[in-house]
Formats: sequence, structure tokens, C-alpha cells
Amino acid sequence: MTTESPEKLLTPVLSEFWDQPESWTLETYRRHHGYEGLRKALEMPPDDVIAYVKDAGLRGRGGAGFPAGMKWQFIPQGDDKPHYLVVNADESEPGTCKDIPLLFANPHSLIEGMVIACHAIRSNHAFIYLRGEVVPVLRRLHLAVREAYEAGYLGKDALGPGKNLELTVHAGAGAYICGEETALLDSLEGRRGQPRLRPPFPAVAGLYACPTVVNNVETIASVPTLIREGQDWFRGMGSEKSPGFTLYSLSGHVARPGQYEAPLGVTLRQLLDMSGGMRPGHQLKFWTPGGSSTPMLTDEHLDVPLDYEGVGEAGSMLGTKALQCFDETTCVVRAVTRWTEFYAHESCGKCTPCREGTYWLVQLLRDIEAGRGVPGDLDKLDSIADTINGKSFCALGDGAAAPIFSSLKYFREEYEQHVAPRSPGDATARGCPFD
Ligand code: L3W
Ligand code: SF4
Repeated sequence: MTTESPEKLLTPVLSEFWDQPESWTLETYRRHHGYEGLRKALEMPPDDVIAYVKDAGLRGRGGAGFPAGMKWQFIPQGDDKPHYLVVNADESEPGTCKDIPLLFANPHSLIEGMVIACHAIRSNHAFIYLRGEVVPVLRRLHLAVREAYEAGYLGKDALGPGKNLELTVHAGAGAYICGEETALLDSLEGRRGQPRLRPPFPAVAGLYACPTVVNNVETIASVPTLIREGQDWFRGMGSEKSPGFTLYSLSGHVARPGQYEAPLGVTLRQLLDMSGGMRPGHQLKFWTPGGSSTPMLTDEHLDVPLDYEGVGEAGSMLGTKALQCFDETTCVVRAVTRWTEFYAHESCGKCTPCREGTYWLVQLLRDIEAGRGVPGDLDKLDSIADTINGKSFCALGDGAAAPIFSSLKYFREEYEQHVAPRSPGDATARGCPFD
């Protein structure tokens, strides 16, 4: 666990100059060492770049924490198929708000990282799959891509003589499931976005059945500074297995919500110290480490190191580092109902456990919240979540089950209060004690 004072814990690397005028332009980016990492990377053979990123220990920032360099290494070499890089910018996990601000404030950090990654995996065509609703970000991204083409970072000979690089920006149509990497690829190919069976993983058969690296925005945007400043600098932050800096999105009942960039392994207590704490006069009741798909934790877990190992040991997942904080005025049943409605709405319908299970969870939760529940409903909730968890086709199902299990684990009593008669003489008076 990091023990430094709150101010010293901030490590603004990706967010270094987000507050400066015209932070998104090439000119501003170059004034802050922009494209210097690329120059260094292009002097290295592709395999050395992969080894460098792998040895630095950079892990995927999109939720699963998979080692980025290892993923790049899976791309077969010496084959005759095109290789693709696809950046997942379909940020939609409830509470997650870091890739979109990054793209809005500093799109060139992503573009530079993409050129480096394409050099490493020997790709001549890269794609950004952007969440379609964020039109101002789309415009800014197009502008930055145009600037990069004009400056020669993209296009003809971008990766060296005779080695061109094209970059295509694609706006999605607003489906959460298209953030799942294989559904994203289907959507990019022009089909309805639904997950594919893995294996084969995209690294072997991805876009147009060709070897494809799919990485999150923040992962790729972290590469230029890593290359420029070096492995030792990168490993100087975070822990042995989870090194480096990262963007945490802090939301909910906190005094100053927003993005906080700090090393992996800081604690929620430290992040709250940096952000003014919970809103005045209130205490933390429960929180999510990585969006609603990661099991909720409570005030007992304020000192859990926010890295993949620490949060895992606490029984949750670091996920997207979306720290949604709820205070004692929040009804946990209501919060879980809202999340579950989201999953039921976004379920793609491909597999039965998730399609049907999320529907039934919503019916039960709405009944419990509205005072129409009975004590047996709690076991039913648990049993339906169990039918979804680990038996669904993709991670959306597990994500839907996570808040059910964790809320029943920590707040069963609160569920029981919802289904117990509120006055001994009137068995019909049930429902939310927060109303
Ligand atoms: C080649 C192998 N590649 C694994 C690759 C795989 C993928 C990456 C991680 O879900 C989680 C999910 C959400 N050969 C490989 C291989 N790979 N084995 O490694 O794979 P995986 O399956 O562990 O995770 P995933 O399917 O990528 C991501 C959670 O993150 N999450 C995120 C939600 C939403 C967003 C967003 O809004 N931006 O990310 C939040 O918690 O629930 O559990 O690339 O191909 N042998
Ligand atoms: Fe679709 Fe849900 Fe099944 Fe994933 S788990 S394939 S989202 S129905």
C-alpha cells in the first residue's frame, strides 16, 4: 500500500495538461514531448518494442488487466494475413468515465500510442471504435487524426519507407455489448454486435478473420510515455504485478467527482482524501471498484490497494477503476435494481441465462423495491443470479450477477427489511425503508 500524502499521490501523466487551452491540438501535444516516444520506438525493431512493453508490465486498462505486451506477442509473425489494431473506445460501463475525457482532452496521446503499437505488431491499418453518442469527442478525434496525417505520423511511409499506416475512426450506435471485444469486431464488420465464441481469440482470428489486437484507449495512450521515459520510471509507480499510473473515475456522493490519475495500488481512502471526501455530513456505505459489473465493497474496504491483486483478494475486481461511491442515504435495493435494469436492457439476447435471467431479476427487484416482495424472493434472486453467473456466453452475464451476490452478502438485512411487514398489525405495509 502507498503511504504518501494525498497531494504527492497524484501522478498526472495522461492528464498532465488537460486543463490547458487547446490541449487537444497537435501543437500543444508537441510542446509536451508529443510524438517523442514514437521516434524512439521507430528506431527499435518491432519485436523489441513488444518485449519492452511486456517487461514494463503494462496491463490492459479496459477491465480485465491482461498484459498488453503479451497480447501483442500473440500476433503471429511471418504470416501473409494483414494484422489489425482496434482500439476499444466504446466506454459504457456504468460509472466509467476516463477514456472519453482522455480522448476529448488529448486525442494525440492515443494516436501516438496506436502508431507505436502498429509498428510493434506490424499492422498497416488501425481502427478506433468510439461510443457513438459522444459527438463532440468524435469531431475532436477526426480533427486530431487529420492533423496526424498532415504531419506524416499517419499515411504514406508513416512506419518507415514503404510502410504506410491508415487510421479509421468508427462511431458505434450506442450498445453496451459492443464494448465486448468480439461483439465490437462484429459491429465494425457491419453486422449486429454480438459476442463471438472464444477461442479463437482476436489475436488469432479477429477483424475480417485476421490477427487483431483489441486494446482499451487508456492502455494504448499509456504507451508513448512508457517508451519515452522508460521501464524503470514506469515500474517506479504501482506494485510489482500492477505497475504504473492509471486513471480512476470517482463518482457518486463525493465532494469532487472526476478523474484522478494516481499509481495503481492507491486506496479509496487516499483517493477520497484527494477529492474532498464524501459530501459533507455523510459517510460511505458501499462502492464499486470498477463499475457496476464488479462486486460492490463497503466502508470495511477503504484501505484495499486498488490494484488487480488487492481488489481480487477483497473479493471483487479492479475492472475499469470506476469508483462509484454511495452514502448512507442510498437504498441498496434501489441501486441494484437500476443497475439490473441496465443489464436487462443491454443484454444482447444471444444466450438464455442472461437474456431471461436479467429479465426475471428485474421483475423480482422491482417487486421488492415497491413493497410487493415476500421473504422467499431473496433466495430466488440468489438462485437466478447463480443461473446466470459463469453460465452465460460473455462477461455481461457475470457482470449482471455481481451486484446481486455482493449486495445480498453485505446488505441482506436491508433486503429483509424491504420484504418484512413494516407494522406488525399490517402485513401489506412493506417496501423501501428509505421512502
Ligand atoms: C489470446 C489467449 N488473447 C485472453 C485476451 C482477450 C482480451 C483480454 C482479456 O472482459 C472485463 C469483463 C468486464 N490468447 C487469451 C487472450 N486474451 N486470453 O485478453 O480477456 P478476458 O476474457 O479476461 O476479459 P474481457 O472479455 O476483455 C473485460 C470488465 O472487464 N469490465 C469492463 C467493462 C466495460 C468497459 C468499458 O466501458 N470500457 O471496459 C468491468 O469490470 O465485465 O470482466 O482481449 O482477447 N489465450
Ligand atoms: Fe448476450 Fe448476455 Fe449472453 Fe453476453 S451474456 S452473449 S450479452 S445474452
